[in-house]
Amino acid sequence: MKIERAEVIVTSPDRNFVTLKVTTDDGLVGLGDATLNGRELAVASYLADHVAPLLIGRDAHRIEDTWQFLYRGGYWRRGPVTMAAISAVDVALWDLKAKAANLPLYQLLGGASRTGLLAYGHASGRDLPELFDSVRSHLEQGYRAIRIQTGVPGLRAIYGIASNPTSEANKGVRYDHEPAQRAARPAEEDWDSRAYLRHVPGVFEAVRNEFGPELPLLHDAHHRLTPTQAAQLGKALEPYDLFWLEDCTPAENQESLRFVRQHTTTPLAIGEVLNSIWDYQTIITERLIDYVRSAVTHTGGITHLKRIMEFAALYQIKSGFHGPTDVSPVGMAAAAHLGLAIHNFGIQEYMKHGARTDAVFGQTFRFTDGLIHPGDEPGLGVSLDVDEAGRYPYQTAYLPYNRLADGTVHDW
Ligand code: KDG
Ligand code: MG
Repeated sequence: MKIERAEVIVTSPDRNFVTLKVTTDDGLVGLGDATLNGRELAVASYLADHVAPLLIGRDAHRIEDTWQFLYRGGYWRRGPVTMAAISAVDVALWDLKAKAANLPLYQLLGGASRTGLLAYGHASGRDLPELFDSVRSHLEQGYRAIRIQTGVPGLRAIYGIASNPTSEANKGVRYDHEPAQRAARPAEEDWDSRAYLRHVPGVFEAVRNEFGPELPLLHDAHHRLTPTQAAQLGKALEPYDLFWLEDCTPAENQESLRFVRQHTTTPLAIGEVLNSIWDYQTIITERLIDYVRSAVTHTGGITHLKRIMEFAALYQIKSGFHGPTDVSPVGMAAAAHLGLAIHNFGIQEYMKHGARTDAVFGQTFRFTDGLIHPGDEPGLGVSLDVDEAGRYPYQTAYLPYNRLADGTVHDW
């Protein structure tokens, strides 16, 4: 099974996506997702200019060897651009191997460890009535676990809240589904950690009073807090029994999680900006987290994320793979196959893509009664309509960024 073609397809149906399409000499097609929000063209160039030419003529079955060749052989290691590019190749090769075996991919990863994957959706609101409506709507859609993000009095626009983005092109778009905005420059948002810390515990109290004790609730602090503030928040949220508190402090400062851990038993999730097993070394071996938040798309593919999860399993750490709209249907399918197979699956983030995206990417992926299943077609179960993709050329889009009241740039 020799690789004959490797093409990079950039398309922007509802948002930008970067897809690698690998075709073999026996006519099989494998797909990989390489979408890196706000930096899509950097990965597209890395793949098209430096990786795709090296794939031609290689044996598509040699997944581990290709991974090591691209990682060790490239000399410049790790980092989101490199690891997203390696991921796209790795997932495309797994897709091909499973198609050649005529099996859904999860069968090659050890077979199903469960019947479906518990998924969580994003509820948000500028105030409690809006937030409660959003929670109700998610429950009606079947979600059995829900992330709660709330507006903070005095702050105009903040992460994760449905609002009208500042750019004209995106007016009226629900922001909880898509933080990136199509515009020449990133939108500017506000931040004030003390106002946030005063407000959030009361919101969780209200949500528990309204929806009861059973519903798993999650929350994303999105890298904003110092370790001291993160510890205060974790402690203040303990009475509301969170499933997890995510990115309570920036992930680079891993040692600081020791301090957070000493002060709170609220479960912690981290990793959407980490991209290698070495990034996880301290936080896994010291058990400073409960959930691995990496996406297959940004972490060197199925080969590498499976390795991270096997390492995490030694410490009773589970998966909580990143699944925002910037992970394409190809990346979501890869996460679903991996999550179905591994023993230490925890939960999967899932936000639905738009209708234009679903027309570009055909999918066997199902979301039924709050559970995800990747389907039973050979491979990933995703097809790419290249003509449909061609109707939506790349559009410049960025994630927003934050400033404090005095104008200082803060973590977004
Ligand atoms: O591209 C970055 C977004 O996907 C990220 O900000 C969303 O934090 C996020 C989440 O938990 O989905
Ligand atoms: Mg997050």
